[in-house]
Amino acid sequence: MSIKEIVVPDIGDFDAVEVIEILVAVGDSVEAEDSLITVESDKASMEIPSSDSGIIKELKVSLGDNIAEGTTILLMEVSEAAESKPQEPAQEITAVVEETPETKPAAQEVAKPAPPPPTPKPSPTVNIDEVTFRKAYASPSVRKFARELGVDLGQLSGSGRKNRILHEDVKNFVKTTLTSGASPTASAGAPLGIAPMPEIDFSQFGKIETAPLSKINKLTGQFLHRSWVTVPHVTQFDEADITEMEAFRKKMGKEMEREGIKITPLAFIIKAVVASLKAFPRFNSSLDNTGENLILKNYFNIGVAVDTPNGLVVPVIRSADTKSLVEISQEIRELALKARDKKLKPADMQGGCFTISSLGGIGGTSFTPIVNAPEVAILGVSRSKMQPEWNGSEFEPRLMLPLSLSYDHRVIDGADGARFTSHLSKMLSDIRRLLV
Ligand code: CAO
Repeated sequence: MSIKEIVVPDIGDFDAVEVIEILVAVGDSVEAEDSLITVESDKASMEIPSSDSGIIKELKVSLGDNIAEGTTILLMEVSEAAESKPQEPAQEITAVVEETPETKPAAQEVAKPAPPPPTPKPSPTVNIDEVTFRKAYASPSVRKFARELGVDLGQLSGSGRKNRILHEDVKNFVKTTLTSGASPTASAGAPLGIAPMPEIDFSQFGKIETAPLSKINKLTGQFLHRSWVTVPHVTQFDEADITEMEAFRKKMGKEMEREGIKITPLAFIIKAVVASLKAFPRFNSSLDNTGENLILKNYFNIGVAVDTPNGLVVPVIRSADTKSLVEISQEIRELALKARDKKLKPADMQGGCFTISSLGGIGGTSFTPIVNAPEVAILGVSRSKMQPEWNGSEFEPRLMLPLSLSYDHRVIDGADGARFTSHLSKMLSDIRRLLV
């Protein structure tokens, strides 16, 4: 037995790459060719395999270190027989060019060619979509691990840097699906036996252009898809009589114009939503990962969907229960401006309890918003319209605001959905109630 330094072998064109994952720990027994660490340049990520078999005695690199050929990765106790084994040649390093929002097509041209996708092992329980699996942002060992467990990586979102899928994500996914009693793919809303969309060359039918999706489009798409397939949605429609609210808003608007303040209907809606969340606390909750507990929140952070040229973002108005109509109006304006100037920070978009998507400034009569999971409900607001309402003896012109509340039916019953929108409608119809 002796201690051997395991170093980074020749890694081709990459002279300084960052350690983004450490796949082993002190005390682990590894075989030659087992992956030790994952490194990443701006063009590709790759796993560095062990040149020897033995027991890991000391790690010499940490996450975030920049390393190059010759850097010591770790110290290993190797047996005499193993010691005489020649160092593996560099070309045997697995190099994978990942398709991520950050990997530009040009980068793929200069990176080493990716090995052919691994042949799927037959599994009795799973149905892996090879196209999305191949596109998932994960290292080869995570891919191998996922295949062994029958997990379709295309259905996971990663917790690693740049949303990379880690071993832990695969483990958590399996743990969650096992405790919820479903098969890994079924609970994630995976293909469920549905045939993949065929690849069609549209140019055969006419002239086409290809426009790449923005980074925000791609990320939002992933989140929306996950919510759409994992959350059983129901949408409750309702309307609120906002005749008096609008009269008050317009009166206030005139008074505040001089100070450069504009109060929009959305600020009132946020206040009314907070009051309704207080009355129906289940709407201000999230299911925990086991699916067995509800986490009820005693804070009121309201997300507001903002339409930008680059796609949809959802900044959050924190502690909306403590803010005035003026403060909320100003904050919406500031956040919307920041969103459109791409200046929102991750913290501006975190911690939301409930989301409002207001299309009232644009038009439409109603729509079915997708719940911004792990939140359990979202309110869609459409354009208000003057319409005849029966007051018991005659029709009166009233300004009616259409509301579309989508909710997670695992957490909220239909009756509570209707109670929530009725309450919300009552608050908006008589805003004095917001003071109570
Ligand atoms: N009915 C009628 N008019 C409405 C209204 C409603 N429900 N809501 C707003 N308006 C009016 C406003 O009063 C304003 O009119 P004036 O200028 O005459 O006062 C005008 O419409 C424009 O309002 P706005 O959109 O600038 O302001 P807002 O506070 O209502 O909304 C924001 C702000 C950021 C939510 C909005 O600009 C936005 O981005 N909406 C799109 C959200 C979205 O894309 N959702 C889809 C998500 S699901 O894919």
